[in-house]
Amino acid sequence: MSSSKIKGSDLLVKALENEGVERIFGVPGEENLDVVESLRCSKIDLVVTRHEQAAAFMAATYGRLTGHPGVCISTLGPGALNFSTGAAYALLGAMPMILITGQKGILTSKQARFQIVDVVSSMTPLTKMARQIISTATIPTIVREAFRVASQERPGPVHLELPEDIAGEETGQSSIVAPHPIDLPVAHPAALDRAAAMILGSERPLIMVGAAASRPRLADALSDFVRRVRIPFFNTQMGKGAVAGGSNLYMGTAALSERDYVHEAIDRADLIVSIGHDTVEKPPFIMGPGGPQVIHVGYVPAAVEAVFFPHAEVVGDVGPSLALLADRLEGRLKDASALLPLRERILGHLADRATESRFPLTPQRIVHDVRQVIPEDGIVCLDNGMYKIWFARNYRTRLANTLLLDNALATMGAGLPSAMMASMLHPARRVLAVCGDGGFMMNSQEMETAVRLRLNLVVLILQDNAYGMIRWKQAIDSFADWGLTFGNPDFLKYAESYGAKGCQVDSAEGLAPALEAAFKSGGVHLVAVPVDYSENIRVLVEELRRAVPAG
Ligand SMILES: Cc1ncc(C[n+]2csc(CCOP(=O)(O)OP(=O)(O)O)c2C)c(N)n1
Ligand SMILES: [Mg+2]
Repeated sequence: MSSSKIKGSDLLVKALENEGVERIFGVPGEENLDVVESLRCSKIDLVVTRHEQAAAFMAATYGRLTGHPGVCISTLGPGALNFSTGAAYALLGAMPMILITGQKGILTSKQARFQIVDVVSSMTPLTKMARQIISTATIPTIVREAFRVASQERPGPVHLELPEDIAGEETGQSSIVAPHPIDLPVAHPAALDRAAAMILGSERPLIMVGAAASRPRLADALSDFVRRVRIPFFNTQMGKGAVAGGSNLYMGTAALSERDYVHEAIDRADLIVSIGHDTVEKPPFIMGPGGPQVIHVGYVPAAVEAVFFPHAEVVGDVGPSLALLADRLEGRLKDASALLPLRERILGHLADRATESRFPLTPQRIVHDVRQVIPEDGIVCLDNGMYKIWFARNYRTRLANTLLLDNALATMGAGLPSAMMASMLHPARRVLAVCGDGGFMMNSQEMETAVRLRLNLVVLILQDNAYGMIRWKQAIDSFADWGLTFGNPDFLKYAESYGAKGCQVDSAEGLAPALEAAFKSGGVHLVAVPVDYSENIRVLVEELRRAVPAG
């Protein structure tokens, strides 16, 4: 290889192989054809999707679940712009990803300005780094740098634009930059001592587990910490499931920002050890004057916000830093369980109406029945809609990354693609996408991709013939119920037209057996279930207003 000439696209693909890339998701255009040919001759698979947005959601989810950047590819202008939402999803959600887009040649201008958009500028605010590759000589370093930047805390997306003349240009350059492991620094002893003193001096401590706590490499260390110190914990939506085995210390999930049952505990705490909270999430509680002391434990320092301004920080590699903090606490922490008696009451509310036979089904029953058919290691991937709040509050998890939801960009349309990625990575585990009838239809064309890839995947569609969450907000704000309803296709026939299987649930007792049968038979299934969203107002507004006074 060293003396023979290769093309820029060959060098790019070689550099991607060097990073361990096995699959690239996307929709190529003519400007990517050299790359497509180089991929054909490589070990990397090209997985075409039916919309670039879905490819980006899949690549981002690969990054989220593995810690290594997922890679997606598109053409210039229109295809690249279809990546925008996926880039923002990965940026806000801290998911490592590389987006590669084509461009017309930059040395000549044979098609004038046809299809040309300044994609690098459009990607700059949506990524950690966005660069055009302007010579073959720089490909090895720029690819290595892209992977470093994408993976490094706080992880996120990186965009590379490869113009077609650079992709097709022959080069004598073929040496690649090998990746090496990077060990992050552990928190400073002074910061650990300060945090330990605050925790030892507190009377009613709580741990809050945030989004960064779900990083794949952190699962064991975080669970060890909770087990060793035995401080009760709650989590943010994206921190859900990060603690394994500490379930008798679990106090609930802060799916709303205030006045939910879990806030009874939060409001009484005098200290919150916030592990990996990322303020991209809708606030799990609102800090104000006179509230609890907050210690931020994170890979990077805390952002200061009007609603979140920690008093102390433990910054560094979170796993080893937590072990050192536990060393300082173990045996000295007398009794950290002051708030634990509230636990039974908080969690007790979640069982309300969870087995009721009403049809259409209550959201509580849907969450309950899903939990019945999903084993501990099964993965539930949510799109965005009203049910996200119900799943976040009511669905119990025992393993890290078994409830994937997006409380950062909170975009509709990612439920199905993220579940497809989870199913590709974990073919032996049950994977369920839960989507509203609005969000599902935003990327439902990927049913074809899922069938073509022979995935085992069940998609649960909650039917209310409406953009239910917005309707709920409309009602809370005392607006008239207007403008947010729509019709749906026949989901059974819709599934069958893709070569998938469909099922329409028509009784409360019918949901769990329908899901069970779908998982048993394998392949791609759509299960559609009508949902009764009158519970949104009854529980999430009226009941909470009565039961939990403003903190
Ligand atoms: C791409 C996108 N468009 C719009 C919104 C605003 N939005 C949030 S939830 C929602 C309604 C979701 O409807 P559906 O998927 O049917 O779920 P439901 O709330 O009805 O269960 C809308 C429009 C969004 N978050 N993302
Ligand atoms: Mg809906």
